[in-house]
Amino acid sequence: MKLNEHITTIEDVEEVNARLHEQAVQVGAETYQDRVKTQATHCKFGEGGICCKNCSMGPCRITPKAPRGICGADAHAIAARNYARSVAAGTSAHSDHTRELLHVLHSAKPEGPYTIKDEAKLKALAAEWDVKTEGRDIYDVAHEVAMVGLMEFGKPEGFQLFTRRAPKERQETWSKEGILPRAIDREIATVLHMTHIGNTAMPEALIRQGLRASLSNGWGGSMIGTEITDILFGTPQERETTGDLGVLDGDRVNIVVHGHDPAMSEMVVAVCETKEMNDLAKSVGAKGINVVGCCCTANEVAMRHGIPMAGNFLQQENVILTGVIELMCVDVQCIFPAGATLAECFHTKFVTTSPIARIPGAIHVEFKTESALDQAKDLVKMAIENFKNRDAAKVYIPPLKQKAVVGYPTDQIIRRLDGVTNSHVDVLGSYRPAIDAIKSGVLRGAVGIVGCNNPRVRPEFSHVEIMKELLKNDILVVATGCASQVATKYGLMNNDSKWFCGDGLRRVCTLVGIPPILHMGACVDISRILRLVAGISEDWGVPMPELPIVGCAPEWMSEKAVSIANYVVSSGIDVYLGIEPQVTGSSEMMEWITQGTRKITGAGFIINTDPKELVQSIIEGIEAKRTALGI
Ligand code: SF4
Ligand code: MSK
Repeated sequence: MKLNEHITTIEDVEEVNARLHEQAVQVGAETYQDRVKTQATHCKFGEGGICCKNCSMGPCRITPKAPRGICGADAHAIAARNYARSVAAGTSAHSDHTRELLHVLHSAKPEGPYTIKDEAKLKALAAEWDVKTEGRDIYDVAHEVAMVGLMEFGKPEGFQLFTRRAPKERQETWSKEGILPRAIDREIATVLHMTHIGNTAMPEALIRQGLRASLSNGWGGSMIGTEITDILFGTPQERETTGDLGVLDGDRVNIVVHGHDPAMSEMVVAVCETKEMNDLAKSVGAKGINVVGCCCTANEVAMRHGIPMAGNFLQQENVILTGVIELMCVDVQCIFPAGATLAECFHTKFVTTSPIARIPGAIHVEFKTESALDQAKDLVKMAIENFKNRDAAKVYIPPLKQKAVVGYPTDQIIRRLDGVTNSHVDVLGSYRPAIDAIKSGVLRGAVGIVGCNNPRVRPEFSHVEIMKELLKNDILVVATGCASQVATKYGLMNNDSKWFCGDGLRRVCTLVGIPPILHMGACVDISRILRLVAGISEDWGVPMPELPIVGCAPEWMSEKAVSIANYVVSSGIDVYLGIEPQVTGSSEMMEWITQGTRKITGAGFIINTDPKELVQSIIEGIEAKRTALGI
């Protein structure tokens, strides 16, 4: 057996975290670890979802002695309303990100700064959306496609166009159950209206609208976002990169792009790669520029350019604590406001670029599509000029770094499978090799591991335990968001990591030439996983709820994750959660999210905060589906 001897362990990571925390103490800064302690006793009403402040007669909190709020809403109504609002917030975050990208597409022109990078994908989408392409300038086509996409947010009638991409069985289920999503903004507004005082108090109605709103994200906002990002910046391809704090470079100007919206980071990366800027960096005594990513922006730039991934969600403060960051440039979502204050303890310039994410203490440079390239140049120059201010006494770059192979959108996975074993298949673009491997039992099934990390549990431990156990049991893993960066940090996402696998999975990875954990992108790219599972379902002729394929979010934390979990369940895929949703104060809601949704969509949540037990239940769930299929 060949296994990298220097593979990172959770103990290595925790040692580095402790060392960086000492650094924080020395410079008089606080980090999330300190704030976790001051927030140690979580509010039980908030935890259970049974505090309501939807009107100014309240807030009302439910206790055994006070089982109803002033209006008469009980624990079930309150928990259901809070939960539905989380789905709406998550749906709006992903979808509004997409809306911005559609505006960028609408402004795209041949002379830039934003151009069309994947013309074939644009033409395919145009055909799908009935936009004429023949004899037309590609930019005219792009602008019309952008308008069709924007209409998906507010069209007065009809349903989300991309729901037609789902297998017929799903479309019929959604239609029959009344959860086929209409315009994205409509579904979000309906949740807010339903949860206003004096409206819905029935958990079932709120669960159903939550599912519907989430579908307008998964098969709407997020899926459109992925398509438009590929069209504008190129469909990702398999490429090598590295990850963890060791990707920072003491000799170069370090720039971090952090957040989610690639419109900003793509410009910064492009500028950092120019000779002009690297020469400028050399003129101030640096050896060049080192641009790295954090959170989902890291995923976006890694899979399109091979840019190293410095860290995931809980590592964003650590990145600054290394003392070598000249500039951290953020856009939207998952950005700690604490970053701006922390940066003040170092020479780091902390720059916000979106009016959606303003942070006190940050330098604000509002990105505009027409001037994005010039603004990116100004930011990179700001970083270079700041190099001289680095304080050597505050520098500590941890020696942790792993290599990764990233960039497996659905298209790439098909290409890989076709290239190896599809000579007997007449049509290109089949999942049959993967299906055959699952049917024969060489692969037992597949799991999409997604989501954030969360200090409510031992950070990253659950991810690593679950991933390793699945690989050992011949279960293929696909990952997005911060989960994929965890896989990278612990050396699980490269071609050597097949040595963690059982015999069957190792054979498949060797034959196809892929790592056992496939990197499918940012959290918005979970739509790629939906298409992958839908494709397998159609090729196999097995409905999505019956496939031995499930989702898992071991350490989720955001409202986006609540929306995602709902659209995955709506798609008929069970979701295994390592963190409890905030509805535990309502027995009815706990029943709805774990069992009730099964009657509507054929899937539900399985919740267990113990990672060892959670992974065993995943394996049992997959085996039970295999048995039901007779394989
Ligand atoms: Fe209280 Fe009802 Fe107002 Fe909520 S809506 S704060 S439960 S009175
Ligand atoms: S960044 S939503 S912490 S995956 Fe997409 Fe990571 Fe979760 Fe944010």
